[in-house]
Amino acid sequence: MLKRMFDIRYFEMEVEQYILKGQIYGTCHLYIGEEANAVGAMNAIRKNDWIVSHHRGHGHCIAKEADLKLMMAELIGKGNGYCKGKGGSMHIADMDTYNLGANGIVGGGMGVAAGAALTNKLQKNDGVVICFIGDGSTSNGIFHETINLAAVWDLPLIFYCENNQYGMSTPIAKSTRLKRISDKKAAYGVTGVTIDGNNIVDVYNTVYHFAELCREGKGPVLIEGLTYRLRGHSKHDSQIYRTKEEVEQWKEYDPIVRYREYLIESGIISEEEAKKVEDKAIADIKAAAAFAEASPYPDLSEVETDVYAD
Ligand SMILES: Cc1ncc(C[n+]2csc(CCOP(=O)(O)OP(=O)(O)O)c2C)c(N)n1
Repeated sequence: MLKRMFDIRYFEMEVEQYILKGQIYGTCHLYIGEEANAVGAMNAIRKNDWIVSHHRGHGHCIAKEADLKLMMAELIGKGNGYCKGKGGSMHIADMDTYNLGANGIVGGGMGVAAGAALTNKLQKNDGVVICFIGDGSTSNGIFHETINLAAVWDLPLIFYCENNQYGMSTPIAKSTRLKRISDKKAAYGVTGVTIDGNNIVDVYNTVYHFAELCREGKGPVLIEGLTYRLRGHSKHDSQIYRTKEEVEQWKEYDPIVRYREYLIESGIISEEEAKKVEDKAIADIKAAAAFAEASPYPDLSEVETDVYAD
């Protein structure tokens, strides 16, 4: 899990450089600071359990074991990227890793996730679906409609809300009176819980427990992971809505630093081993960037291919 967290962190630090160099077209939302949610959740489910991501989705993709080279190529618009360079940051899906994809429409993935969970139920398999959502999306209409229907149909669906405290520049307290997003469970008769989303062990244990309940037909579930995005909302954000002190405070809860310390203090790995894991992640991201840079841009003649389904 430590390696995957480093993969996400270094992938996005590389992406930040591409943003600064103007090589990322369109916008891009960084996940830095939220890594424990994706990695803990993905390790708690099975490889063939589906996930649905959202606009801040690089971490979900990487945690679900997407190919870093194809991801990097996609982000800088190269023809051998996941969407042949036409989708960019917010449209990577990867059926090989059971990832139904990211989505630029806030809350847009929820209906897709409910459909996948309904499929599992009708096929009578014991698969579970995790739908990652942001706190902002839980006030959208689609959230209420989907969680209600999922509850009525007992779907094996985990709504995992990454509460990073803001929806763009709006603090959570200005978008809901509730102290806990998980309290929305009461309106739909589902199970819900709030956890420390920056503590990967808590995330892993919680998702594992509720995934098993979903497999027994006791879903859906609403999990709220309290977390923080250490970067701005997207590519362009002057961040005047929050103080530097607040960001510094949250850095104290950096999920990677905490997990690294936990592993070393518990004697599970040594300092040297942790350093090796980090160095390998850096090397893997450098290789992904080199692959992406050496890749060709798509030919202009392909501009209209794969855009519409036949
Ligand atoms: C339906 C819809 N409304 C508004 C937007 C513009 N928008 C993009 S991201 C965002 C904030 C989403 O906040 P949250 O769900 O908390 O996720 P976070 O960005 O904090 O990870 C908004 C309003 C959009 N893309 N889609």
